[in-house]
Amino acid sequence: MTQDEAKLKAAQRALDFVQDGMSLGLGSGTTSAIFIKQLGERVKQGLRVQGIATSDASQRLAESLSIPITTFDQCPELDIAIDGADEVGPDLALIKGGGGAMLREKIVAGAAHRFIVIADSSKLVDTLGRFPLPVEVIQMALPLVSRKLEALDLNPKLRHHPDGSLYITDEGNFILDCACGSIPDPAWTASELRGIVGVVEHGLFVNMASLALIAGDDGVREVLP
Ligand code: ABF
Repeated sequence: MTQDEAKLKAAQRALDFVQDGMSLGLGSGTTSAIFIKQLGERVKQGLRVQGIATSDASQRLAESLSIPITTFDQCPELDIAIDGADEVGPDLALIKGGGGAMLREKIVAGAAHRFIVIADSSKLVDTLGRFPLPVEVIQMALPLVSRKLEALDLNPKLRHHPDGSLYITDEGNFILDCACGSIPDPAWTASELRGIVGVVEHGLFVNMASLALIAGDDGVREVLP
């Protein structure tokens, strides 16, 4: 099975958890985009749902498919958030944010009664950290946060677009990608990062996911924390 086929399988399995009338968190990234497209097909067939997107890109995609979009003002609680991940570790600790949307992704995941991760099996790891950990930073605090992350041996690197321009998140912040190598205690690292003034959010999602749908050659596995 190719990675794209696996992503489709995971996205299709996630649809089984969507019921008529639900309010959904709509994730970002390639697997979530596949899910949103599949959801759009169901909406065309009459499924009644509404969604809050985790990125401007996902919102545009959902709107293009006539998936009703709502806000936390109108809908402060979501039934299910469906989103991808860059790494899925033990206890469903995640690294997210490779696509730069982890702030809104964490807000949406935190507002959902159930947060379901959809991923291909390449995302499963024994220890988090091979994927660079994204840290979202207020622009004026960049030098201060960089020094603090370097002191923690997290090897921060300011994210740029391929053309060399600075990457700015949907909320107008910078991203420092930290080449940690290994994060043996995600909860400890998460609390250290939260304690740094100027850090808006980071890509460690600890104790948030209630289920991961992991697709591979042996089908779609349901992985619990
Ligand atoms: C999103 O999914 C991001 O957090 C993450 O960067 C991305 C990666 O997954 P995919 O392989 O589906 O693009 O939720």
